[in-house]
Amino acid sequence: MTERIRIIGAPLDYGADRRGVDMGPSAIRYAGLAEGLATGDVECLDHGDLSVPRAEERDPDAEQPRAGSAKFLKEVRDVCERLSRSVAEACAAGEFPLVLGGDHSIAIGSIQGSSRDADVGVLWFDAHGDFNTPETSPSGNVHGMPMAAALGHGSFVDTPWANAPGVDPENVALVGLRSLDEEERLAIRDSPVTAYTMSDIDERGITAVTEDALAVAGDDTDGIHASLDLDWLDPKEAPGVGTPVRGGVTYREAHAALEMVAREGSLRSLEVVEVNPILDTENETASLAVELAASALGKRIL
Ligand code: HAR
Ligand code: MN
Ligand code: MN
Ligand code: MN
Repeated sequence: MTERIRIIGAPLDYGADRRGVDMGPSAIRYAGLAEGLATGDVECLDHGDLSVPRAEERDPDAEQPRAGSAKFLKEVRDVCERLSRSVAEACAAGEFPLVLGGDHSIAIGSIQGSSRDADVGVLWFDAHGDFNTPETSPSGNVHGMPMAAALGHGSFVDTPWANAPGVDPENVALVGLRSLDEEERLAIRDSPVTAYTMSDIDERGITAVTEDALAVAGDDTDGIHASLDLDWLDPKEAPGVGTPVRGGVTYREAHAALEMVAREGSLRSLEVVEVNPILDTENETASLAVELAASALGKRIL
């Protein structure tokens, strides 16, 4: 059966400090997304980009972002609400949503949309935990908070637009962590989510860790949402990201993990985020995003 993939661009940069990540969806398309995904039985339906107001056209009298809270939460909310709708609509139509970021705050919308009518597990491939709340965040940047927002932590308990009741924290696996803020670290330890650090990958290997993470996300769920932050990879492989952290997974490890996700067979939605073309070298991080999405969607060499 032909798989229909709905591509949804979310060129949001309000969740991060570094401008440029709003050009991610263009760079990923330019790197050959449609051709990269095209196999015999895949059809791409490109729904274009969600509209995001430019920072320069904001009302100068609008409330100024404050650190120590959540900066530009209104803008993030506006985009995430529309993204959630589009993702839910795709799932209902039997299409596979592939969301192109944008900074990682868009995960709030993708996760909610994917889990609107289903119990969904989450695979979070990232150097960071993204488990801060407005109360614990040292930066106020919402891209450091989406996982906590989806689970309704801290003051996100009062933001139904951000919560994903269809996601049980028992079915959340964070993979590849190597940069956590102190309070964020404690929040992850206190939560029923399962976290695999780079040390776990060093000790056990990427395939054993991915197998465990898939079991966590797939345990009694209707499907899995995978969120791929390109800073999961080592900055030598993926230089075009706003918050690089050295010591990440290699090119081969990343492919191996995503090929396992494809083979397991319950992936229902995917997002690739944090590609920043301004910081990239000849669009190689965007190309990597294309390749890894293709692996996650079942592209085989033979
Ligand atoms: N933990 C830091 C913060 O909350 C940095 C967050 C990072 N950036 C991301 N997320 N790319 O994965 O501000
Ligand atoms: Mn359509
Ligand atoms: Mn992230
Ligand atoms: Mn990250």
